[in-house]
Amino acid sequence: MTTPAQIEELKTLVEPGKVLTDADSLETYGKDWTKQYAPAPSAIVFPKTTEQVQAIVRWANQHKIALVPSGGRTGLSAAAVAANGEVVVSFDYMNRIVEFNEYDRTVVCQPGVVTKQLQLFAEEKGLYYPVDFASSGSSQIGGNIGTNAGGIKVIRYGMTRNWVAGLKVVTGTGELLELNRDLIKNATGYDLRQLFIGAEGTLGFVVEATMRLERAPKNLTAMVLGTPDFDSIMPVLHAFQGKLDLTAFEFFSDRCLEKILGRGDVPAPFESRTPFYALLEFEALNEDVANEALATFEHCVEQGWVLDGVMSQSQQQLENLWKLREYISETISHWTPYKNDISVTVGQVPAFLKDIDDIVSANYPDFDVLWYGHIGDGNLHLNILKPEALAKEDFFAKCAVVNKWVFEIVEKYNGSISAEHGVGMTKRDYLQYSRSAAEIAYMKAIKAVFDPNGIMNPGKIFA
Ligand code: S2G
Ligand code: ZN
Repeated sequence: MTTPAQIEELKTLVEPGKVLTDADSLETYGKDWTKQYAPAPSAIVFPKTTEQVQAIVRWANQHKIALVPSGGRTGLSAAAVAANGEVVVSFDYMNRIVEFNEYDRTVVCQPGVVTKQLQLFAEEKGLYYPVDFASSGSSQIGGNIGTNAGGIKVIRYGMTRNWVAGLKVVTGTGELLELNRDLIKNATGYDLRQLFIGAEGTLGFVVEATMRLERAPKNLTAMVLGTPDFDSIMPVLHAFQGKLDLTAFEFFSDRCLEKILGRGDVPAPFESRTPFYALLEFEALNEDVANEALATFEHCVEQGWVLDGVMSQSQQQLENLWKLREYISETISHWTPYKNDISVTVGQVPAFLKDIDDIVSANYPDFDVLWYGHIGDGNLHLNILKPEALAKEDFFAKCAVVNKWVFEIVEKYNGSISAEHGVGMTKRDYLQYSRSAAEIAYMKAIKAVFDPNGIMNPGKIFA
């Protein structure tokens, strides 16, 4: 915890009114989208410049006070939760787009730039920022970099990591590092930029990021295909990937569709209902591509992999089809879901999902299990909904047992216990299912180099 004198000193490092200690602010800024940990920071500080961030880190080192970085607070692994009296460093006031480099097709952003803000800025320049996911309207670039955010376009464009041309970070000692200097080619030793991407603020805080942009896709077109079972989805992926350059390949179960249609604001994709649905997207650059998509659809129907389907004919219909997938997370949050965000190599997905589904449904037949995710890149979201009658604590305790079985299966398939949401605190105790003891030891050694006093988001990724 901090003392009143330390808080008074902290106030001198930033502009007036940029240190909050009232209960509402502590509650609001001390959490993210997870519900397992009660937020309990001692103060919230809002720097506006890199120099102020450096001064805050030096102050924290001097007093051995833990700092937790906070962006859009949309995280799903409690990486931005301050549950132990830490000082939260919010980047809400470092939210400017600093520069656009037309020839490099890069945008220099402060960490508090909202993902959607960058996407719209790119559109204004006739370009495209291709990392997208349900929370892009409130997540911030600094947090996206901290968790190496993925989302729905990874199959074509990769993760946030692929789009960072350069980073300015303040390390755990308050030192400012300029990493990679926005160069495309730079073979001068270790690429330290990559270390900070996905480090969840445990090595240092991003104070500026140069993000790369892509050419804008043309005439994006989506299809939603109803499949008779889960095993049919991968042959559908393989068939379409063989013919089209997909920009997305997602899936969701009929239980998910049930919840979405229950909202009353999203139309069903077609009349019939099927156990699973694939949502794929591609650029219909010309008539031939669209015809190729339809021919592939017919082939999948002949093979029995697809029972029904629809292809978007307008921007509105494209958006409506995407709502079926993008609204799932927000819609099911009402049922306090226990979330897993797991991944394996694409070829192992069918066997992997069958193993997990068998063990969960055998042991918890009364649990409402929802499957959805970015199956085109091997990332599945397993969400178990809390039964109304079951207390949250009892529910999470039961799910922790399931977690162990799920992660033993992840380990069996050499998968990841956290594909895109990060480790934070929710997955910290399961890290060994995906990382070896040697790797964890090296990660801790690297942490000690950049954050010798252990003040940068301590307790995240590892205890
Ligand atoms: C998704 C969003 C968070 C979640 O919808 O792809 O990454 O797991 C998720 O609900
Ligand atoms: Zn996801």
